[in-house]
Amino acid sequence: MAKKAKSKAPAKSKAAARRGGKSGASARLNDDIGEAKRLQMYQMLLEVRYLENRANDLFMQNLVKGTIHLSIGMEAVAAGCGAAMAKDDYTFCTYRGHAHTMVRGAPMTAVLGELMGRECGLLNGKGGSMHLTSVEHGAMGSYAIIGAHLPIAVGAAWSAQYRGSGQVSVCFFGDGATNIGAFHEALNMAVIWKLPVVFVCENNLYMEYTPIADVTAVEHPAADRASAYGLAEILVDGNDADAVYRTALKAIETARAGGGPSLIEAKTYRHLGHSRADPGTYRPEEEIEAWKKRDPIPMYRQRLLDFGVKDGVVSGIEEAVMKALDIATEEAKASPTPGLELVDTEVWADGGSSWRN
Ligand SMILES: Cc1ncc(C[n+]2csc(CCOP(=O)(O)OP(=O)(O)O)c2C)c(N)n1
Ligand SMILES: [Mg+2]
Repeated sequence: MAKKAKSKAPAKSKAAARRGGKSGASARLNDDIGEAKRLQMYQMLLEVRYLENRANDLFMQNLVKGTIHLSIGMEAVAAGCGAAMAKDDYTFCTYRGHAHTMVRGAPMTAVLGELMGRECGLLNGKGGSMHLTSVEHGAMGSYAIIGAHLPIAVGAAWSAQYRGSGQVSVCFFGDGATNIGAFHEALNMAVIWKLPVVFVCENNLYMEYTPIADVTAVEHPAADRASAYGLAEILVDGNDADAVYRTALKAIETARAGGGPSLIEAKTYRHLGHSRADPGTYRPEEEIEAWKKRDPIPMYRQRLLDFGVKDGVVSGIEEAVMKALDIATEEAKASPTPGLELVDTEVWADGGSSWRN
């Protein structure tokens, strides 16, 4: 019989106490994640939540044309991954990509401006909500065709591997993409070439108006299929920014060190409908309420307080983010719609084509 391990934690020695050794709540705050990273993630969570609420208001005022796909309730996936990425890593995401673009550092004025079709937007207002892109921040595009960007993320990873740049490609997609051929093709190729890519499936239980469980052979649409590609099954609580951060960091570090791809399934929930055209009435009220009780933002706020962060520090971040958002909103509103001279910018002609020769 195996010897029982001693489980009693050693008492902190007097010397350790004199050296200012941490204990209790502050020890947990300064664990492997640490206070600075946690405050950074809280700020990211708020930036995304506040901006998306503001985008919703602007949509209701008819200042955002078309529709928008909000990720309210799902922010911890983007924040946890964004906090784990290096500055020059690549992000690929879907039409529900405000969060993924923002956590890479795209400015709020440029994101709101893009949503409103203004010249100050990331793409001079010509792409809109579904196409947020900011190459200078490593945000390599938002793709509206389900699954289409997975092979592109693999291509970026291949390029990074070929150049020996050490960059990692992080690719976000919905549960719906797991039933698309490109998901399987991308995984297979990434594995055989051991590419530095991290696939992050945001399983929010629905693909548009259809429960993913109704149309999928397995319970966990991404994690249960990982073994088919020789990958580990990784299932994480997508409403817990710390859990996502730890999981993403491990996968990103593995990829950067030449250990090949990972597939993460983060379980989460969108509080609102698929798009602003969808009231989301096909979902049971109890389901929505249960997930709202696990809202990633109040949960994270409470964790910070439990870890001993002062209320003033937390509310200071909240006030600063709201102030920055108010300024960004006014700047974006004041920006003109793009002039005709911008029609042919951000297309191949002005991006240069020498790479093709
Ligand atoms: C190839 C393709 N088929 C169908 C659609 C229509 N469509 C738009 S969003 C969507 C649902 C996708 O669900 P999921 O991947 O779970 O992402 P979520 O919206 O939940 O973030 C579908 C089917 C599409 N955009 N592309
Ligand atoms: Mg979904």
